[in-house]
Amino acid sequence: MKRIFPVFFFFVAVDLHAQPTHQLWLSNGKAIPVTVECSRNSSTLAIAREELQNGWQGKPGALVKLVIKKDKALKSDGFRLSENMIEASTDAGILYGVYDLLRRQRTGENLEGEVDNPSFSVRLLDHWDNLNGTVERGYAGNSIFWRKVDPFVITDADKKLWQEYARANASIGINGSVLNNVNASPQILTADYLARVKAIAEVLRPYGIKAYLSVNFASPIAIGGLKTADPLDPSVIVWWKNKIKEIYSIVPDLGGFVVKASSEGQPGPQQYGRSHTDGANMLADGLKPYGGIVMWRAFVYAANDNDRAKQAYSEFVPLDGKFRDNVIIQVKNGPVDFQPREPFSPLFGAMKKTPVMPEFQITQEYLGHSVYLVFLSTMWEECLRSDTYQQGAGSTVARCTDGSIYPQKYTAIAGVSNIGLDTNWCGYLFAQANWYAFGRLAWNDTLNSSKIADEWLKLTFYNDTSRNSEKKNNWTSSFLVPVRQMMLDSREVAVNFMMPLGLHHIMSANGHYGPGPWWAPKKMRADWTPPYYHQAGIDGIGFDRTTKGSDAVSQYHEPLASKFNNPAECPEEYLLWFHHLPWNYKMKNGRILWDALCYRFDGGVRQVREFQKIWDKALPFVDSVRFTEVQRKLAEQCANAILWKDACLLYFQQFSRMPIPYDIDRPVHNLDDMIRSDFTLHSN
Ligand code: GCV
Repeated sequence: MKRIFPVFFFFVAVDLHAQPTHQLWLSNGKAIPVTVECSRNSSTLAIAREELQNGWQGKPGALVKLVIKKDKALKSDGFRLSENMIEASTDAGILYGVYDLLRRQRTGENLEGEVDNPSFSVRLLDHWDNLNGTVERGYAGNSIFWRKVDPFVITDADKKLWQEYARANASIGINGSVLNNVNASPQILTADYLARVKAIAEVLRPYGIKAYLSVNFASPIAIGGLKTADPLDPSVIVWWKNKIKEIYSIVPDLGGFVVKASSEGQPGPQQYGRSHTDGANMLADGLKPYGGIVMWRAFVYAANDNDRAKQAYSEFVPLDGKFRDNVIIQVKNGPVDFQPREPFSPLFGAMKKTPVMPEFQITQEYLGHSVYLVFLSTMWEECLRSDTYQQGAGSTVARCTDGSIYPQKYTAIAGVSNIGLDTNWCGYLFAQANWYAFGRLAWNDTLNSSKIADEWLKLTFYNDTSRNSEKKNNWTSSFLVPVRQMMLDSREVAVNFMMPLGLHHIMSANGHYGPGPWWAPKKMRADWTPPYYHQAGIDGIGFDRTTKGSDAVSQYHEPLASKFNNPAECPEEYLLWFHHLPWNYKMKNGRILWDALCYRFDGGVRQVREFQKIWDKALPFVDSVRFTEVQRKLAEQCANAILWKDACLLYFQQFSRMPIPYDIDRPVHNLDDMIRSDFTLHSN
């Protein structure tokens, strides 16, 4: 895709105190002396003590006690905080309490002496890192774990990086890392790679983080020399048992496996006429003696189905209750695929006996890579707070997955990581906020995004320089408040200029970055092409998922099913997800659908322009390196937003045959050129 950079004046920031963006939200101010007392010792407690000593911002010379004790109020790694004491029943709990105390000191948040327990017991980052060092859908450089050259050499620099990664994760409560891509190479289970897994796990362990692996279902064939991977075949069962035994002899506390099976070309039980249950249970039986779990992904869809959005539900609901108790079904937030906006996946409200876990995407595959400023916390909050009505009103996705509704042996949540070797870890300063937000929500699924943005901004930008200068007074009103609001608005803005009113999957196939509503090469599977999803024609636009269409609405509980089924009641943000409507359909505000669409796209562009102004006004509060990076990225986002608007309006106008409302800025791109340049680029 040709990116267009508008030429305009860039302010040059004068404050040359560049902040090392590598430090994420953890850059300490000057530490104040403190004494730390703890009756026990362990590598985790040593870190807790060191963090307090290096980062204390409380009363000078204070004595802080770290107390490990059993307490009914403390669940798993929960903790109780007071000004000079942290209590927990595990060492990891103490460490989480330390990070929380330091965060409160740096953000000025009061201590309420309350118990803080995690919402989910397993809080995971899923790395889509390939063993050759590349990262699928990664926009921040190569893998921090794997590399092509000297793949098995482990350097001090590797260990330092893994340690910094572990520290950042622990500071936000993440306690598991899936080290390799779900499109898994069988090689991960061979001796050399397992030795590297061991080395990584050793660095993560003191920070309370377990390593997990993605496994390829055909591993018994690929590296075991068997003729089959049939999960009911005795030789396959024995192979996995022995392999798991070997793995645990190397990494005794491995958390378990993630499996993408019978999905997007990955091998799985279905090719042997077996079910997801057969496949998952076979692995679960092997892992059980070691306390390992299987996270079996529900991201499945066949090419020939009339509605991809229905398939995970159709395949998994009949299997509810048939999985072993150490299997969790991993479900993407929406029924299709991490789109800028989807309704929640109906599977969250459907499974009653087999636990399900949310999978969010931190890396911005469909939301502008590491170019757009999109604070994803609001999107995840929207999903977690969606009411499934599984057990009546109040059965939110959060409560259906965190064990509040049905008792669950394991509760879990995963985020697809946006981390790579880039100096700032995530390819964009504001993408760090998404890593931070994921951890905070995984720890506490009732937190609101405004609080999370507030914390991140204070931890990331409020430093000694701002504290000691006259800027301090203005910092909150002129920087924190407007920039926080920009973050909170940013996801809706992206939805507006990309896929408003329930449109989805209309991006370019070229890396899923720009627009591509036209993309439908001959012989391509229909459900990989945008026209399958937008269904635009002379008669209207949108995917009919009502009872008269694909009937996906019936996968939701009442009253949602009826609400989604009726265009007059369906929330407008999901309108074209559930309905195919004529171009002159009357919207709630009296506008016709075509005009409403035009104003949404245009509104999105205007809002990005506002973001540029907000950021330019942040100049006095940010060092030059970070200021310039964000300014440039916003300019690039703006250019791409205009491209989205022009592409979608000109393309859909061929069907609506109506004028773009005259108070909207005219397109600056030509449709034929946009289509041509999209098709000439390599697709993936
Ligand atoms: C890891 C989407 C992405 C793929 C990803 C897949 C998945 O299709 O484009 O890159 O594969 O989701 O979640 O398995």
